[in-house]
Amino acid sequence: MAIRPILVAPDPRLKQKSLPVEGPVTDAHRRLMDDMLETMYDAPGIGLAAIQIGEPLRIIVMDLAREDEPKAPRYFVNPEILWASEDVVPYEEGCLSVPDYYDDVERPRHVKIRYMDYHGKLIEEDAEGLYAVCIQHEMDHLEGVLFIDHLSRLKREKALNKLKKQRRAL
Ligand code: K1U
Ligand code: ZN
Repeated sequence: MAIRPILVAPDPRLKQKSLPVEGPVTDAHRRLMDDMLETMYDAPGIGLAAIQIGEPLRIIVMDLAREDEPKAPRYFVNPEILWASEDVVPYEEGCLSVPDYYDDVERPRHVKIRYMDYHGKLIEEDAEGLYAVCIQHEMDHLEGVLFIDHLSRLKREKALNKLKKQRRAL
């Protein structure tokens, strides 16, 4: 397993659409998921899409366990949203690719999803609360969309300018 560098906006690779995993989930995909999970725990974060480490594949990892709870990694290969509720809720989101910036995004409160797990098993389940927020945030990454793309142009530019300033200071 390896900790890999996380791409930071405005890296153009974050804007690309990720490709589906074709065929079965292989050991190579599982190695990628292991690296993604280690990278996410190290950051630390609660989710990570493969493109955030430069791999344009439709793969996500997540762990929503609190610090005082045992680790509970989740793996999503080719996730799809089958249904989304009409009612939306705001949640203050962050992103490892937009460090040190947090803002409210409104998303459907409840989604029904389908995906393959670490072992390639097809799973359908309902997601609500932080699970719904996080899976929608991560699935946006697969389409090249960042949470700041849901904000006003003014707020998005504020976030990006802050990142440019941080990069110049390095
Ligand atoms: O970059 C990412 O996609 C990961 C992102 C996931 C996320 C957070 C909040 C709302 C929606 C999606 C993060 O993990 S940001 C860091 C974070 O939320 C966190 C870090 C340490 C402890 C608890 C939370
Ligand atoms: Zn993100």
